[in-house]
Amino acid sequence: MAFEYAPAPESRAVVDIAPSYGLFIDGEFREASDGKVFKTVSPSTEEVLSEVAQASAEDVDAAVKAARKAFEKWSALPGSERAKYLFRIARIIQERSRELAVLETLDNGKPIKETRDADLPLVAAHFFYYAGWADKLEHAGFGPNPKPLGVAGQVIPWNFPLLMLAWKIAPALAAGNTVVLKPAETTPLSALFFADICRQAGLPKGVVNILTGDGSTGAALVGHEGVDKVAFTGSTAVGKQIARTVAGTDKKLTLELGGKGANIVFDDAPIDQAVEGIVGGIFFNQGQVCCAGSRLLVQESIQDELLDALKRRMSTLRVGDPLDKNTDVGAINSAEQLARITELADSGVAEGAERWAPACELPGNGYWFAPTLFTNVTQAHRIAREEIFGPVLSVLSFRTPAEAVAKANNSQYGLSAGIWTEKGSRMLAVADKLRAGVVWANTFNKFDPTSPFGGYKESGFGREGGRHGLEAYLDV
Ligand code: TXE
Repeated sequence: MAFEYAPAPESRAVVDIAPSYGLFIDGEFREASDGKVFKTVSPSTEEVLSEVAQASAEDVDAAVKAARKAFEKWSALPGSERAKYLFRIARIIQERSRELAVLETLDNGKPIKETRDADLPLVAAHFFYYAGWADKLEHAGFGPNPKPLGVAGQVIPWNFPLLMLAWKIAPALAAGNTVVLKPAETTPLSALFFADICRQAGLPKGVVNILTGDGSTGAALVGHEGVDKVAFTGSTAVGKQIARTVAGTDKKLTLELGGKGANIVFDDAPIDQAVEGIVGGIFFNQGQVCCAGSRLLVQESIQDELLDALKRRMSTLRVGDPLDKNTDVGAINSAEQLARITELADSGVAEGAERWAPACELPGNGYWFAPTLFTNVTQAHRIAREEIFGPVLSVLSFRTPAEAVAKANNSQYGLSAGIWTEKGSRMLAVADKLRAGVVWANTFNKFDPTSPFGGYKESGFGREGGRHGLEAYLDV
């Protein structure tokens, strides 16, 4: 699928960030009921970008009630009418994509190259894709009369703020649900700009509500009795907590949690292509990707050759100002995330693995971590088992395909994997044995709104994207 590319953003001047933002409830921006606010900073400079409202339990209640009221009319609209709103939203996102790309880069720290060429085109593509489903639900193979679930309470993380919003909101609205969404506390701005886009598109009041706030707002939302469906993307620990809250209620639940993806390179793989895939797999978005290829499994006979090529390529990565179009690796999203990455990388050294990073000068302000490679890693090391969620690659080796499969599957997670080989039969045989929701073949981190995405084991359950993503918002 070809995505329309946004024009190159010139500078942060294309986005106008207000000094403060309220909550978006029932089509209006308003202050938190108790007046509480928090600051959002740019992780690449530590500059305060804006002050946003911290939603209270009372605000959650007001938003859920607004969504409930809006549900009656929204769900009764013909699908073709809902489609018009979604198409309109998709087009406005395209029109405003320069502004949104710069905003996302400022609030998240990721390179503009990525927000411009990956995040924003995919955000628009998801709204276009699900707009196309809105009037075809009865032909989707779900049975004669699929019905929306009601009010969806959605909690999203900070690594792809606007894209995670699109994954959650587009299918929910297409299926006739209304939404209360809580963005992550370190990246609230793009969701608030999206609220403005909903107004611009003339979306009826209450169909989309945006509540900024921390985990306490998220907990109040998923626990609210007026919510019919909970969708969460975030840490496995919080996912389990949410599963406990939802257990014993009649709420539907989908969870998209962590990962420890294996990128498996066989001795017949095209080395240069594999190196590009490995680099993209772990350094895209500073490795803060649930499906990152954070474990490199390389066949022993090509290990030295591959690692030499990988180190050469890593030495060319440009780390720095995420607004610079030539930057490959931007800032880590928060001081907390940087501390987590640092602690895990230090554990690698303490447990006996060998650490390597190219020489690079990191900016003085902001949160930075150099692209890092660990060799001499064993499966018992924490860096081989735990999700680091940073630009840190752990290298393990294998001799036979069976050993590669066993090592890849030796994880509490099961979200993603990559296989590099010229042999089609081996590709299919290995892919079939991997316990991972997505397996990429001679590529990595490829996304498309038509493809379902989700995990096995502690990576969660349910699928987002494609026809399966709609099913999660329908009673069938
Ligand atoms: O996640 P949290 P954090 C992993 C990654 C990362 C770690 C911690 O390994 O290092 O999690 O990140 C909201 N009820 N992933 O602390 O806390 C919170 O406000 C309801 C992988 O940022 O799970 C935010 O909106 N909601 C992941 C969202 O949950 C709660 C992406 C995610 O925050 C809540 C992010 C509660 N009790 C982190 N507590 C992925 N799968 O891509 C917090 N939240």
